[in-house]
Amino acid sequence: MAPLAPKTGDAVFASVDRVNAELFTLTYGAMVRQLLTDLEEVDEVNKQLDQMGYNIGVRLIDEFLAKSNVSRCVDFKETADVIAKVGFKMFLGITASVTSWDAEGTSFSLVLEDNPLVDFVELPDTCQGLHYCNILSGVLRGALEMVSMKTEVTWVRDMLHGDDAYELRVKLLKQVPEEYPYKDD
Ligand code: MYR
Repeated sequence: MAPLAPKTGDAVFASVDRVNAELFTLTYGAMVRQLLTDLEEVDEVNKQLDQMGYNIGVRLIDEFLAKSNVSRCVDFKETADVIAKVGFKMFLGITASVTSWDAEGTSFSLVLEDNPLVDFVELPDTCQGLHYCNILSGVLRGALEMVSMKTEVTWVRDMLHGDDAYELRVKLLKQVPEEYPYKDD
């Protein structure tokens, strides 16, 4: 048997991170399960997860802006890259690919090959319409609204339903001009 050796600092942090990630994943799963029990209808669970995500997103944007030092994006394309490479990394530890822009440059897809929310998850047949990760679409919608972008965020592909990746479609509905906070005299 290998002798017990104390873990180095990096190894301790790596295992704490792994345990935190697993705890987060399992807690999210328990919450979805509870919503399914309480609300009974998958459509209602989808709505509830989206609303919870929205409420998180409107608060999380402050932390994102403070920690990331990202300045105002020049256009929606830059916003997409910031979400995919900085936002997802900061809050989920993954990055996403930005794909499938429409001709107007107002909608794009975020493709996730890895998704920490779904480790250990298998959906029963009764949950075919469930968007298990709907909290994420809500978070994005809420966060973007706080920086003046009204969006619609929907799931296009979902590996829990047999697709080959997770794909979120983000559509810019309206860019609300920000009001200048001071009156010119
Ligand atoms: C700006 O133009 O003001 C910058 C806008 C950047 C918005 C980025 C929003 C990031 C939200 C993170 C979502 C994480 C999902 C897990």
